[in-house]
Amino acid sequence: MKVAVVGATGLVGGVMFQVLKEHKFPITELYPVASARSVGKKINYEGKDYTVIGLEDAVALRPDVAIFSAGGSTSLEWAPKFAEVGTVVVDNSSAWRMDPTKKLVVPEVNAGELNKEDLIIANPNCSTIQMVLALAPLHKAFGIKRLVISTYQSFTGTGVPAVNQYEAEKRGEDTSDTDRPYHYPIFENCIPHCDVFLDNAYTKEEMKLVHETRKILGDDSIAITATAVRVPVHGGHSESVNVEFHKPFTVEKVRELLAETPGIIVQDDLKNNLYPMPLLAKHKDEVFVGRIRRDESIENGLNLWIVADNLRKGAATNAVQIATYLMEHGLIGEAATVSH
Ligand code: A2P
Ligand code: 11C
Repeated sequence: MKVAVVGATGLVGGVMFQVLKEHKFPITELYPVASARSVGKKINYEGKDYTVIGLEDAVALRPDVAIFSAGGSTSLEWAPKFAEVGTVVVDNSSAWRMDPTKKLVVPEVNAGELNKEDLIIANPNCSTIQMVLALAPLHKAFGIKRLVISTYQSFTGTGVPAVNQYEAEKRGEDTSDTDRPYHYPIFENCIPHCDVFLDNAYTKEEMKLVHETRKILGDDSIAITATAVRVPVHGGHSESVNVEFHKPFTVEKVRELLAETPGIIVQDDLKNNLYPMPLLAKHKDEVFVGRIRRDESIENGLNLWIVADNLRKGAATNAVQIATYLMEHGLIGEAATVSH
């Protein structure tokens, strides 16, 4: 496969190379792509140096697949240009997610919807991916009526500038006069503000959880409310998810359904103090679920604690899994070229 990684110099880009390598994605040609300021830099992949190129050159090379992690405006402008030359784009930004003509894919849940017409495929938001993976089998079994979500999100979700802000504050530096991504210090702090505020007083991140979850589960009737909080954690996003089902359930059945879902590891052994944490999830592809217990305040209520490495299953791993699905189903590469 001829693979372009757009946003190759970014935080997700770096993890993307790592995941492509670990998953043994069959790369015949690799094109690292970034902004003009990075063109000419070298990226080492599997012992070989690759030169970073610009977007225009990358389009001209007509890769089989282009995996974008370079922000929404880059995706909006450039994904259609790749699609025009027959390249399938897997896009990590929020640019196309809610476009009704684009699929929003968590492979274990809905990759089956993909077909050869899909030239721009959206990767959901990190906090949505890990939650939906756990909720999909439960929705199928018991029907989700309402979700109340609280997130504890790693600063790595904001990219390199946030890591720099955290590291500087950890060294004791005052970042207030710098061009820092967060309005407040993130070190020793929790900031109830992920992405921008919208007119309804929620943040964009909170509304992504509402809209993207409904789209992926294919059910607009689910009532969803969320609070997203940035925490001084490097390893991953954590979520407390309160679920109200339409149907009665047993905790044992929930545990069983989660344990048999590909991509999920149940970590729920109270006697041994085992529960998911970012420290345990870091560098892992799986989504970890624990603290599985009945919400005793309502009839069909359940509480879950869900943790995943946001740069892995929340971004790079999910994108590579989509690309792998496309390859295995003849939707990219030579098999697909004729039909595109
Ligand atoms: P560059 O390093 O050249 O700025 P992060 O979110 O971790 O900071 O990473 C963002 C990634 O997106 C980087 O690889 C960055 O490249 C890339 N990027 C940002 N803006 C553009 C653009 N206009 N065109 C191409 N790549 C871009
Ligand atoms: C965060 N979810 O942790 C974000 C990062 O919509 O893809 C990615 C933003 C997005 O803040």
